[in-house]
Parts: sequence; structure tokens; C-alpha cells
Amino acid sequence: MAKTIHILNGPNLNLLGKRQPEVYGSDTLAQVETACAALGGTLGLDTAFFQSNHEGEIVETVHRARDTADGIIINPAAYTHTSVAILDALNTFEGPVIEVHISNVHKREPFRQHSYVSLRADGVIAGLGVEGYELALRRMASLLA
Ligand code: CA2
Repeated sequence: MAKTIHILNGPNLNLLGKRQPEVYGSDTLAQVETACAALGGTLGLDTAFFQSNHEGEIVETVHRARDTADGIIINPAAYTHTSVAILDALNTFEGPVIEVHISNVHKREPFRQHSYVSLRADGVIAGLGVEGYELALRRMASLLA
């Protein structure tokens, strides 16, 4: 049976492609979702894509993933740098977790250089644009093979 990967996106990523293209590129989140679904198909992975501007909703999505997902790819956006709640939720998930950032957070403001989620993530991709989601999916395929 195909494995299922949940791809979770945090606050403001619904604006991807519509604002700040110099930082985040010009692809929309809907285009990223379509590209991930297409690549997932070739890798034998089902993908389920989520975005929320609310911390508690992301926590609850991780809880649901405990029973429905084999792996999680997460771009927690600003909650990366603030959310012990999302870290705690991810710590209850048993499969692989890959953290993705579109921008190179290490080249940006000091507050972006700490990630609570990295304390749980099995891998982190930053600064490779939206391609980072597809690279994370390829890594998931190897991890779950
Ligand atoms: O580089 C990333 O992917 C980030 O997770 C994006 C977050 C930021 O807070 C993190 O430090 C790094 C911001 C997401 C906001 O997304 C927007 C996209 C387009 C226009 C405006 C905001």
C-alpha cells in the first residue's frame, strides 16, 4: 500500500507567490501542492497538503497525522522560532519528520536562526526555494523504502 506523507505549512504561507517574491519566489502554495502530488505519484507516495495560520490547528493536524501519515514534511513558518507546542506535538509522531524552509533562515535575522522544530526533525532543508519540498519528498521516499 502507498505510504502517506502529510505536508504541513504554517502562517502566511497562503500568501506564497503573492507577496515578497524576492524572498520566497513566485510559485503559489497551490502550485507547490500540485508539484508535490505529481512527484509523490512517481515516488509511490500519497501526499496530503495543509496550511493554517493558527498554531492549535497545526498541533491538531500533527495529532491526526499520528494515525494517518507515515511521514511529515513541515514548514512551520514563523512558529518554527516560537512554538514549543508544535515541537511537543511532533515529538508524539513516530515516523520521519523533515523541516523545510523556502528561504535560507541562516542568512536572515538572528531570531530566525533558532528552530524548536529542528529539535525533532530528522532533516532540515533551507534556502532551496520551493524545490525544498520536492527534495524533502524524495528523502521521505528513501527513508520509508
Ligand atoms: O523560509 C521559510 O520558509 C520560512 O519558514 C517562512 C516564514 C518565516 O517566518 C520563517 O522564518 C522562514 C514566513 C512565511 C511567510 O510566507 C510569506 C510568503 C509570501 C509572502 C509573505 C509571506
